Amino acid sequence: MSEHLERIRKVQSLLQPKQALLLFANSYKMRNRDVEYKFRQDSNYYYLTGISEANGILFIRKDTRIHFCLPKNKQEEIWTGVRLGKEKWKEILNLDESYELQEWNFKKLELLINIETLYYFFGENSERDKEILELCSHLNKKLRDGKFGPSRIELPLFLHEMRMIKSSQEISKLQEAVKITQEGHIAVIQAAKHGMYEHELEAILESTYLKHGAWGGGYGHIVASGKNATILHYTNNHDILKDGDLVLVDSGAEKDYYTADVTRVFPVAKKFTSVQQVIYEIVLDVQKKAISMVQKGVKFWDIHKETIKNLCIHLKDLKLFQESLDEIIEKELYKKYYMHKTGHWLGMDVHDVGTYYENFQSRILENGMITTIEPGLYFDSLDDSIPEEFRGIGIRIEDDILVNENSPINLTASIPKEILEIEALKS
Ligand SMILES: [Mn+2]
Repeated sequence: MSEHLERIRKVQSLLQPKQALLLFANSYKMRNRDVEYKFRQDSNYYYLTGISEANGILFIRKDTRIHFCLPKNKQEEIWTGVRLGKEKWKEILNLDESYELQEWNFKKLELLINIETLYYFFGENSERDKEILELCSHLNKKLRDGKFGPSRIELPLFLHEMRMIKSSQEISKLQEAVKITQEGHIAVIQAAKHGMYEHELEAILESTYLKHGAWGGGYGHIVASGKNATILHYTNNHDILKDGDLVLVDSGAEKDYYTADVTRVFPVAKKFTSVQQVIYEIVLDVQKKAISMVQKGVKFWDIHKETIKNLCIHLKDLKLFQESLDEIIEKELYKKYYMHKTGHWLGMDVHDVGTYYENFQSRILENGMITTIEPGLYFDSLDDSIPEEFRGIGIRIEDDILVNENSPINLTASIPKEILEIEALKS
């Protein structure tokens, strides 16, 4: 049985008799006149179906699997590609009922009769939301006929819970994405030189990913040279690389719906300057300590707290703070140099699904979870209160870590991050 079908069965086992899950595939989105964005299936829908065909509707009850798909249509398929058709869909997902999309309008009311709780991702598509609400209210006017419709719509967060714990197949897919990501990062470290544009490095990343069969980047490539690295989500990528500058590259390939998320920083010239080295080694030290904490049973937010503390100790050593360690942490003074969190879940989405808190307490790490670890230090280029030598330096080092008992597995360990390794790539 395919892993996707196993997941559908798992969902069915979680549903009570008067509950149903309703999940919509993505549809094509317009970029501009007659031009569509490259199609990317909805992650939850793909997680359950493994099929990247647009516009489908999946309806699951404890005892029934129903799907609505795009109809076979020679004329339209000539333009947009071959469709599976309802017979094939039925076979792949072992469906009880397989329909073409035009049937949805006739069937939808009947499907929701006597469902108490409808699991549906409310709030993602306002037209769909309106349609679902109208169906519910229409049905609930039929109470005297002995019929009722959903009185509760709940987000199917159990899907997110399932996605948080990665199977060995999912981990293998992410490892494939990492291999391709590694090729891209090494290629840009080697190619970067004085006078090139950031977007030339971006082109190398994307072409390397595509060449190796990835979908492309799992998110917008950040190629930030010099002071641009202090802009956290810099994606303009049109500046010129200059000797003496560092380049921060935050980029990951997406392969088979799993994306890596990796940040590396390297000099445009052959070597880091001594000041750059000092800051880099601080971030690297703190990052390694954070990675070692990614263990089963550890509170997710403790890693961030510890990272803040370790960074603050270094910042004090650099004489960037006169205040006590406690004061720097309590008043969040460190946010002047470190303003983001230390990590996030990773998987099908770069900022993957799953909660970070449970009952207002930090989530506890479990085997199979994957988190990024990405501390950084950023020195505003225009801030006179910062020693001049540090201004404009931005460093973040990011790896993807799998929770595995007490031995964290760094999935991206093969992408060089030691100063000597990076400089060796440039020699
Ligand atoms: Mn990240």
